[in-house]
Amino acid sequence: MISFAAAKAVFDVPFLDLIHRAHSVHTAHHEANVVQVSTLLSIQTGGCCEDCAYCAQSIRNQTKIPKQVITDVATIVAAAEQAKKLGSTRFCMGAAGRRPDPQVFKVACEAISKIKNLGLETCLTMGTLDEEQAIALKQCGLDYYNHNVDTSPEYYDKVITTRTLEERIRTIKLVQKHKIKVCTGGILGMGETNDDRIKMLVLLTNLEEAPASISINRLVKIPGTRLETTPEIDPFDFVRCIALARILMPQSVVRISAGRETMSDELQALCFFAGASAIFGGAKLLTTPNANAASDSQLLERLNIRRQTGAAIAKE
Ligand code: SAM
Ligand code: DTB
Ligand code: SF4
Repeated sequence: MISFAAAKAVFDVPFLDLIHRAHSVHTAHHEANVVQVSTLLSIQTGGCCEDCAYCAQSIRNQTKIPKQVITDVATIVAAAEQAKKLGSTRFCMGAAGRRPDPQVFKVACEAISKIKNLGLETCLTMGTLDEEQAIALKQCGLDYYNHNVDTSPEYYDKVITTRTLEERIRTIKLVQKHKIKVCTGGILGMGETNDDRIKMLVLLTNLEEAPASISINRLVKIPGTRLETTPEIDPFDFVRCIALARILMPQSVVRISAGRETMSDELQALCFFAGASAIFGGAKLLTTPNANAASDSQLLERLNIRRQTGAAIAKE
């Protein structure tokens, strides 16, 4: 268990000392200069009744994203094949909604076994799960379930009021109980303070089992959402959070998820130094454009970072 005070003491050291420490932790536990790339596909988009203030897919925001579902498994598998060709080792499917729609869930299960046969890892995010669903996902071979806590317990109800943080933690624990790896994290830049950011990372660190994968999103300010005009997070604070995640959860993979499209190469390089070692590739996230593939390739080449070819294995 780590206390907020202890985590804050780590966070508050001079910036260069913090990232130096994080980099040492990173290279002690992970292969240096390697980045794992995943591709996302939204298999159910829009029409969500929840009120997440950041989300394009909530009907409570003025975003007017048309409701769309992919029911054809072959279409999903073709997207996964394409992702593999472009250098991804994991394919992630996302669905709008508080909990899985039974039909979409069935399609996802079928797709998971087929995508695994391509030699790709699989990841799914569809909201709150019950035990039966967790068992079904394990049976079809799902590698990762993504379910974010989004922010600190204190800031949570400024962003979401229709489902609780406790509900999310229950799903995370259920997924871990059924031996599916958890990918979890949150969004930085929603108007929360550094203390909130530290509290979110403390919450993740103090889970009974450390999450295999930490997803750090920088808010994508989507026109029509309630967070559209939120002031930008200080880029150095963003890096500080990556560094703290790396130090607190040495074995976990830390992904810079949403928000890279508007990050400079230099900021991303600092994130990699501070312990981030995974990104999303591909043209699109769920509803928004991802960082440009050509500039990603150029960035990795300029930094002499190579794409990981197999599953990530942390050093003991
Ligand atoms: N509907 C499911 C749920 O809410 O659990 C799964 C999909 S949901 C879009 C997955 C996560 O994406 C959210 O929990 C949030 O952390 C992240 N996300 C959504 N919109 C975002 C945005 N505009 N900027 C950054 N991250 C975002
Ligand atoms: C996560 O933490 N980030 C991804 C994934 N999990 C599903 C989603 C990012 C969504 C960004 C906004 C959009 O494209 O709508
Ligand atoms: Fe719905 Fe998930 Fe978006 Fe929240 S984050 S509005 S639950 S799709």
